[in-house]
Amino acid sequence: MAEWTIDTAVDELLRRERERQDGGRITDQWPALDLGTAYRVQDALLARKVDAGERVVGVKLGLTSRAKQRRMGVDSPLTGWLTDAMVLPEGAPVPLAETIHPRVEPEIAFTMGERLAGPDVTPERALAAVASVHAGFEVIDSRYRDFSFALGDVVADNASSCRFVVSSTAVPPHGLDLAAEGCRLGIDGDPVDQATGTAVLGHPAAALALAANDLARRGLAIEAGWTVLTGGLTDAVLAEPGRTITVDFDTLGSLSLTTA
Ligand code: 0L1
Ligand code: MG
Repeated sequence: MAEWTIDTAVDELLRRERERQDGGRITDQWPALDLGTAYRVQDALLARKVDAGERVVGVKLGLTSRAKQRRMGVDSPLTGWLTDAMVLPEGAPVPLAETIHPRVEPEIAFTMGERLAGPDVTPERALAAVASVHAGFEVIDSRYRDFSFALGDVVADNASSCRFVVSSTAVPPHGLDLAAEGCRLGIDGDPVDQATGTAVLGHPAAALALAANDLARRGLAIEAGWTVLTGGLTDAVLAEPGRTITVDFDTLGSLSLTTA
C-alpha cells in the first residue's frame, strides 16, 4: 500500500474479509495509526457496511479480561459494532466457508430496554437500562495473520467481530448476581474452561457502562433494542470443523454452537 489513509485501511480490511485472507498489521506500515484514527477507520468500515444494506443492531466489548489482554498483548478494552449480517440464529452453525480462522467465546449479552448515553454512566445506571440478560456466543475472526495485532489494528478491524448468537431465553436483570454468574464451556461434551462474570471488568454492567462512556466521546449512544456483548468470559476456542461447542450458565441457560 503506497500510502495508508482511513479509506485505504477500510478497503484493505473489507478485501481481507471478502476474500477470507488474513494479512499483516496495518500499524507496521502506518505507525501513526493512533487510537482516535483507528476508531475513525472502524466507523468508516461500518458506514460502508450500512451503505451495502447492513443495519446496526448493537455493540460489543472486547478484551475486557486482563488475562485476555495480556495474552493478546493489548492493554485496554475496546468496542466494536454489531450488524444484522453478524447474527447467527440459535442452532445455526458457524459458517466456516465465510470466515478465515474463527474462534468462539462465551459471553453475557444484554438486550437494552432504554437508550444509554454517556458520559459518566455508572454500572448501576447501565444495568437499569437493560431489559433482559442472555447467554451468548461470539464468533471472532481477525483479519490479521495469527490474530497478531496492536491496539490500533484490532480497533480498526471492528474488534475482530464476525458473528454472534444470543439465547432466546430472556432473563430479567433484577435479582441476578452477574458478577457471580458462572459458566462452563465444553467441546464435544468435554469440559474445557469455566469462568464467572467477574472476568468481564469485574461485572458485565461495568463493561456496559464503559461502552456507553466510550461511545459518548464519539458523540454516540447505545440505543434501545440493541444487543450488547459484554466480552469473552473464557479464552476463545477454535471453531474447527465438526465441533459442538456448548456453554452452560448458572441461571442464564445453555447454548450450543456447531461448525459447518
Ligand atoms: O471480543 C473480543 O474480545 C475480541 C476483541 C479482539 C481481540 C481478539 O481478536 O481476540
Ligand atoms: Mg468477544
